[in-house]
Amino acid sequence: MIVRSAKPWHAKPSEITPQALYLDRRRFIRGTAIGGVALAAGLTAPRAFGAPDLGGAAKSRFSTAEELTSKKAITSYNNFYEFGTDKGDPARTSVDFKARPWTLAIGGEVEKPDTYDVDALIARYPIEERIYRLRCVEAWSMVIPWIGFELNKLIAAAGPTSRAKFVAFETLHDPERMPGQRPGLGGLAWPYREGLRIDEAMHPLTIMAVGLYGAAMPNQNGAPIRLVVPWKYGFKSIKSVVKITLVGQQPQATWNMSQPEEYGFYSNVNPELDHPRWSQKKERRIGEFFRRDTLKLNGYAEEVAQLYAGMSLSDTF
Ligand SMILES: Nc1nc2c(c(=O)[nH]1)N[C@H]1C(S)=C(S)[C@@H](COP(=O)(O)O)O[C@H]1N2
Ligand SMILES: [Mo]
Repeated sequence: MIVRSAKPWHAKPSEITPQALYLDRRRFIRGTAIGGVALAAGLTAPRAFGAPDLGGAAKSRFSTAEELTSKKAITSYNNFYEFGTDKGDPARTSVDFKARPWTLAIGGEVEKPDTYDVDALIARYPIEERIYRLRCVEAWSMVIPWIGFELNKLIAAAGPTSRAKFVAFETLHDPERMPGQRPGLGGLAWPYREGLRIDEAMHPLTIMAVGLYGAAMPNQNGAPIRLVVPWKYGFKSIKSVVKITLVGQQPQATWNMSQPEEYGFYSNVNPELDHPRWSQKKERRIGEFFRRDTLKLNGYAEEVAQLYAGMSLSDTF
């Protein structure tokens, strides 16, 4: 089921040999449908059809005061394999993706399963700006001004049963609209899946983001709605979510299934625990020249360390 011969970037020390990787990616992309789509689509600004105005989002005490990464970098250097495996692919190949109308279903171990229109959710819950650090497992990072609401609001409204111990998330699976999902490309098992323990999902830092830089979510960043869990490696923050399921057992997660020895279910940012093929002690903040130290739990230890009290490092890998 898992195609290991394809070239997921996480399977290589991508930020360590950027030039070699770039050449390798080009070779890979040239032979694929994505290459053609990318060429045909050209470089057009992202659009969000019918998206609500998010300009007035409230500020949050959870925001960092660190310098923001530029909108250009945030929207042109992406991991979103559904739109291609090169960092520049998602911005190009998602140009014509229509993220509205969009529904998000919540079900499983809940009293009130429901399916919501994304804009009804935006109207219902308090929308805040959350300026968070994002630390990719590939050892680069950004500071992103997300707009969103706390996931706990949505889960509470659904009424979890006592059997709900974990929360499973799924991205849209639609190869017609997401060219990277076409057979033979990307090498991942679609749809992209992720999961959290229920207390992690209920934590106020965990948000469903519906925009960034004061506007609706650009397609390449996971339009129209994506998870953001700032103390975990970026791959946990699943994009373009269509389904949330409360479950009793630890759910499947895409990178964990693909390479379990490299990507744990928890994947909390941890400078003390190296990836099998590279160090996690430092990171390259996009836009900066010198590498900086990676912080324990990505700098959110004060807020979330108690979630892991009594668990060892290897427990939360
Ligand atoms: N569905 C889906 N979600 C995804 C990914 C993906 O390939 N598909 N990539 C992940 C990775 S590895 C990272 S680092 C972040 C990047 O988010 P950004 O492009 O908005 O910075 O999205 C995560 N969510
Ligand atoms: Mo990532």
